[in-house]
Amino acid sequence: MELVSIIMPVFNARNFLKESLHSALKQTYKNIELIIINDDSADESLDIINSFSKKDDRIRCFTNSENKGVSFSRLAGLQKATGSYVYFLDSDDFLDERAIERLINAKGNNLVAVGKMVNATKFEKLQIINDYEPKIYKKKRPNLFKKRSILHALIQKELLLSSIEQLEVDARHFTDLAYIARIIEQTSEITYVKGAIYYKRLRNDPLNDPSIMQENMLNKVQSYLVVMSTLKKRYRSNQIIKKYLDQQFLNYYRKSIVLFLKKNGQSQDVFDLLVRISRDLEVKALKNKSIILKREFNPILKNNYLKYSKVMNTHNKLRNIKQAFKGKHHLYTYLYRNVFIKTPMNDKLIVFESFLGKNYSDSPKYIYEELLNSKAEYKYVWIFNEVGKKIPGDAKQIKRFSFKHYYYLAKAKYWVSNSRIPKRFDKREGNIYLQTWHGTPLKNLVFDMRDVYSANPHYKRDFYTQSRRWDFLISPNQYSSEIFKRAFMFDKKMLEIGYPRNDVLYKKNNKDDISKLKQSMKLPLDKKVILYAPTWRDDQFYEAGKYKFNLELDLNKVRSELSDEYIVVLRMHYFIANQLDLSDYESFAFDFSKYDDISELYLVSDILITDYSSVFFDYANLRRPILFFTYDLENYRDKLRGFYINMETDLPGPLLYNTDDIVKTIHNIEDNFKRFDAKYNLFYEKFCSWDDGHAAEKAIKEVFD
Ligand code: C2G
Repeated sequence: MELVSIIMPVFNARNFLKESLHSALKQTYKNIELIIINDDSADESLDIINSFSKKDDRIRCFTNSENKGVSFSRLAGLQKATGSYVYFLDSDDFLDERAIERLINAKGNNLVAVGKMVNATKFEKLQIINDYEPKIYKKKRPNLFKKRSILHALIQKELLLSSIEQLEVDARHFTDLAYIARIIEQTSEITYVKGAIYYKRLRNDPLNDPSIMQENMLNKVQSYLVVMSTLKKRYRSNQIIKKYLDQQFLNYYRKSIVLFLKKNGQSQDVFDLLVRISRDLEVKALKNKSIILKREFNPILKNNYLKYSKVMNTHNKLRNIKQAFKGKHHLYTYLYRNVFIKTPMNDKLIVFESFLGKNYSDSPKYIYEELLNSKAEYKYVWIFNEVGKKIPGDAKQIKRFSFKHYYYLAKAKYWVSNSRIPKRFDKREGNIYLQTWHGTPLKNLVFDMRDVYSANPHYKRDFYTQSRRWDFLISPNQYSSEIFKRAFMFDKKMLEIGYPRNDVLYKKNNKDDISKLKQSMKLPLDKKVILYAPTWRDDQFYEAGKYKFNLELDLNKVRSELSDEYIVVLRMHYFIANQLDLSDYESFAFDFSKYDDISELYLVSDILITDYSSVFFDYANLRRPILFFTYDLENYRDKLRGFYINMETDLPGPLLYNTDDIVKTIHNIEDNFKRFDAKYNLFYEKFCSWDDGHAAEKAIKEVFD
């Protein structure tokens, strides 16, 4: 049995490392050593590695005295490896447990065997492929490296080690290309086994925790160009490698460099490198390429920078127009950016949105109504998924993502929203954006989130871009101010005024208003109301953005024990896509998931049951009993999110784990509520003391002239 050295460079990888190490050590092929090069990590990576090496003596760990980068570390690992074959694994990725076995079995006498690389994100089920029939690639072997990576390949060590040159030692990025070129040079055939899977994790925090490929784009482009020009010189006479390099270069140019230049403007430095590499570009390489690419390479080949800049300007305009014809939203975005925001801004126009257009609610609603009350002279637009809502005043209702949505957002001086406005809506000069946000944070937010899996690999980057547009952010309490500053990286004006959405909890907390509300909701007046308002769970979904909720509350039990005195109002989070079927519980349980405003549900209820939702921070303003139905506390806290407060000690009500305990607690609600008196006071002081019924007025004073 041949010894395989798995080589893993590690740099600040605490979020992913355990999974990577497990996947290497759990390989069905046992004759491995795991060479770890700790690249001077500053986080707990080394502790994690040590805890694994205590249990498995196949691990050998070396530490760089300073941070040297992945290329250096891979090379260091290669030099320490004692196996005859090597396999590189990055510390944020992981392997199918049969990956190495399948490669070893399939390789025969070949020096290299390649598996498949698959992206791993939260919403994609891990693809498991059981195809282990080897295929032999001869002339077409460069096709196995289309992704420009050696990560999914089992490679004979000597092949890589025999002729290391300065480039492989010095370059920080893209050394994969050097190794790939060597592999193509030194082999005449390569084995491919589809079922030997390497799972590549798509990372989502390019700001605080960039993967190598997310680091500064200018450095990247420059280092790409340096590696490429060295390799082209090195393999000048090898046609098959030259062709591979040319294709890679043209792809990289098309996909990355053009975009980079479009965003950052032309750069003479980049141009000079393009000229250098293109000097010996085969004419054939451009043959089947688009006319646009040919026209851009013409001045590059002639070393004419002025001409190149001109061509690029025209092409960028054409690219924008071409993009506009890809579909309705592309066209609207084009108009938004190139036409609408260039017309005069309307200083008297305010656009409101709440929960991504789902309803008329939350702080935007109460700010709007306060503006109406104060008879301010503004024109108002509300964005809804479904228009035709009964709302006060004469606001225009506009369907989200319709032509008019683009138009009004472009024209309005003011935006008021409680969540993110999509990235495509650039902020125009003079625009003022009031972000109200939608809850005191309990679960870790954005830059405080350790990403286990990424919902969207661009999540944090997008959040950053979008939140740079916020001019004002409303904070409900001191605790939130501190978290928002850090977790949103927010550094503009924090409005420390309490939540406008909670004003109503002070203004309408009286018998008359409550019974009017109950009547309008068609709820019985002779029963007390239990409101159950849980949050959503990151790991229960149908697809991105569509979450499912399993009702763990046993409604039969609640009904048989409590229906003399109570009814139940169920309120699912706005991400939940499945409908509750309450047909068996008529006149006892009511589904208010689609009801616009949860603040009104708070007012009509006597007891709140929730879990890890921010609803309890608001509800506490009413000083009514709160029960926490936390049947999955450990999973939620430890695996999914992590909390800012200690649920076991800091809450103003009991943690309950099953329906029996909920029923018991409610039977004796007064005593059980009293037990939490002291905690409730502390909680109220910390989270609710800024709320006084006047937050909307304060927001208006600060933001609108
Ligand atoms: N909400 C609701 N019904 C529910 C749960 C929540 O109407 N069953 C509303 C409440 O206004 C709540 C807000 O949505 O305050 C946010 O809901 P959370 O459950 O706290 O979850 P999330 O949307 O992930 O936001 O800083 C707050 C966090 O970002 C949480």
